[in-house]
Order: sequence, then structure tokens, then C-alpha cells
Amino acid sequence: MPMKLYNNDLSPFTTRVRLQIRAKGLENDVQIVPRPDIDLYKAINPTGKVPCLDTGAGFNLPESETICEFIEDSFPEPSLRGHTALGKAKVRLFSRFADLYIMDGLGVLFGQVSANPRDPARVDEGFRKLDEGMRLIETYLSGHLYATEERFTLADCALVPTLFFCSVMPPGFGRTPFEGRAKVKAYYERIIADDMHCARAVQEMGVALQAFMKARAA
Ligand SMILES: N[C@@H](CCC(=O)N[C@@H](CS)C(=O)NCC(=O)O)C(=O)O
Repeated sequence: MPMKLYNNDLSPFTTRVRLQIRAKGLENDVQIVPRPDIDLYKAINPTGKVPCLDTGAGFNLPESETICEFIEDSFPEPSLRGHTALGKAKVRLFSRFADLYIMDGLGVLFGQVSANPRDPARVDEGFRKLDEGMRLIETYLSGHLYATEERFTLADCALVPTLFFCSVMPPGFGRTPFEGRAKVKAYYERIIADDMHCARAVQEMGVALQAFMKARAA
């Protein structure tokens, strides 16, 4: 039985797994399906969050990083991990930076996007956290097309969707995206121009964001 990924095109966590599925050529092995109605979905995934992977083995697996690791173990080739112990560690490091630092800052800012009035202290806190994540990524980026090596890895799957939000969210707060982070900016702009899966992922996120904003304004 094929696996099934419960998806939402806007979610950076789900986009991370969509990127992995396509980069590994697994579209026939892992179907990408919309998340059902929330009450039904909570019976499938008690966290209520996307993504969740129906493994086809009677177990529904939540949490994007866990899903990515499971997919790598289930379909080892082509590997999106590093080749060496250090290469593998570097890939995981970027996933941690994306989840723990960047998403932490973005989470605070999400709460302020439509707040009326906004809380300036929370906005500052969000940008402080975001900038700390950016500083770390800037420090560790390879400077090549891909984050860690001369090929696409799970590090890129984690970074590109989070950086999408880092590019679209600051202008809404009167800030410049990627300010002072030239390497991160160059990485993001290059990879979404040169890598077809990343280009498609950010295009899908952009369309989903427009629809989300429109629904919110209605
Ligand atoms: N740590 C989780 C985070 C997943 C997550 O926060 N997903 C959001 C969408 S970006 C969600 O489903 N939120 C709905 C909710 O919180 O009710 C992962 O990596 O999968």
C-alpha cells in the first residue's frame, strides 16, 4: 500500500517533506493528499498538525523531521543525507537551526501579523529570534548552491520553506528580508532559481499564502 502524506501547501513543515518526496522521485510511493476535516484528522494525528505520514503499515507518523528520517530509511537511494558522519551531522544541524531558531522567531511573528494593535515587544522578540537563526545559518552555509554539499540534501528541504517565510514576512513589518545576511540571501535566491523542486515548492507556498490572506480578509 502506498504511503500517504497529509499536506497543506503553505506549511513549511509539510513543504519540507514534499521537497524530499519529489527530489527522491517517490511520487508513486508516497501520495500527497490534503488534510481532511480537523475532527477526522485528529483521529489520524492526535497533534492535529500537518504533516502526518500514513506509513501504510498501520501507523500514522507525525512530525516533519521524523517523517523525513523515516522516508530516508525506507527509500535509501538517492540519499538526501550526507555521505560521511560529519556530512550527516551537518545536514541535521541545518534542520535543527530551521526548526528551533528560525521557526521559533517566525512563530512569534505569525502571532503578530494580524494582531490589532501589534505588540512592539513581541515583534522585536520575533525579529531577535529570527536574526539569531539567520546568523547561525549564515555562519554554517557552504556558500555553494546547496546548503552543505554539492548536492541537494534534507538540509535544503528544511531551509528553503522556512526561508520562504523569511522573505515574505518582514516587509509586512516594514523590515527588509535577509538584512545583513548576504550569504543566506544568495543561497535562497540561487536555489529557488536553479533547483526545479525548490522553485515549484516556493511557487506552491506563494499561491497558498495568497489564498490564505484572501480568506482571512474576507
Ligand atoms: N513540529 C511540527 C510542527 C508542525 C506544525 O506546526 N504545523 C502547523 C502548520 S505550519 C499546523 O499544522 N498547525 C495547525 C495547528 O497548530 O493547529 C513538525 O515539524 O511537523
